[in-house]
Amino acid sequence: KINDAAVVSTPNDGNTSVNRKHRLAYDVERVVQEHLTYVREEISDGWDLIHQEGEMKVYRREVEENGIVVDPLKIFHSIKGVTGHEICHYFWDYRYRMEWETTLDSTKIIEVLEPDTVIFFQMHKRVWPAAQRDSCFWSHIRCISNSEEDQPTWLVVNYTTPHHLAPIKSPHVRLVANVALICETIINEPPLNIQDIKRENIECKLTYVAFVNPGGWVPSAALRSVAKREYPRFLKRFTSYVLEQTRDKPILF
Ligand code: H13
Repeated sequence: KINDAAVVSTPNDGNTSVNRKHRLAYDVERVVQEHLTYVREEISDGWDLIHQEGEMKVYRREVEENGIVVDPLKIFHSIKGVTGHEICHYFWDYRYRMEWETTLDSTKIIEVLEPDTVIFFQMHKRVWPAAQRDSCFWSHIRCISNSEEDQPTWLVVNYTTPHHLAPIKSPHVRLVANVALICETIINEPPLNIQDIKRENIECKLTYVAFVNPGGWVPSAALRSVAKREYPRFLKRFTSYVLEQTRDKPILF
């Protein structure tokens, strides 16, 4: 039975109530709270700035596990003209994915756990200097209200999970990932009337964090150079896609 309501404790506020509606609800809650806890952490020793372009800053920490590169990656960016809700909406919703993703051969939803939590199976392009990778992960979108006055924080988390509809089949290798996109909306020079807010008044402060294990050995130098090239490329392309999609639409707060 997986339908019982329950309360779990989280290190964040000590008493978050989770209505346990599906089998991965605890997992989702734990990972979301972890990201919210660490998102405010300052960049410290060990993090290298590997790319900077306009407002975008890409940091990486070099880490290997059993000879496999698992470098954590963190990107900070600020985009004028869109809200955090808009950024997260276009990142989470599979309908737009193939329009901005350049590193995928395919994406497919294999289970809907809740309207805001789905399981994806994706086949990655062979940008890797090794066997082709696939991934199977739950993807969750959430809005968190901080206070009455502030705009809410929006986030999307993608987290690897096994699934009977996505067995690992050789020669493909499964990526193991824990990725989060966390967005805050800032309103600059807010007009007296909320209806008068224009796109030029809004700005989205974005943090993207990725812990990706390639799932098997890949030459370190090659993997690091692919990552250094592809992450900034992804974020540039994705954010310009959202700007283009939203330009003439009403603002989605
Ligand atoms: O986050 C990105 N895309 C998501 C939507 O397709 C899926 C992603 C994910 C990746 C892997 C497993 C599970 C989920 O969150 C954009 C990703 C851009 C990747 C650029 C390529 C980087 C290559 C470095 C590889 C390190 C192993």
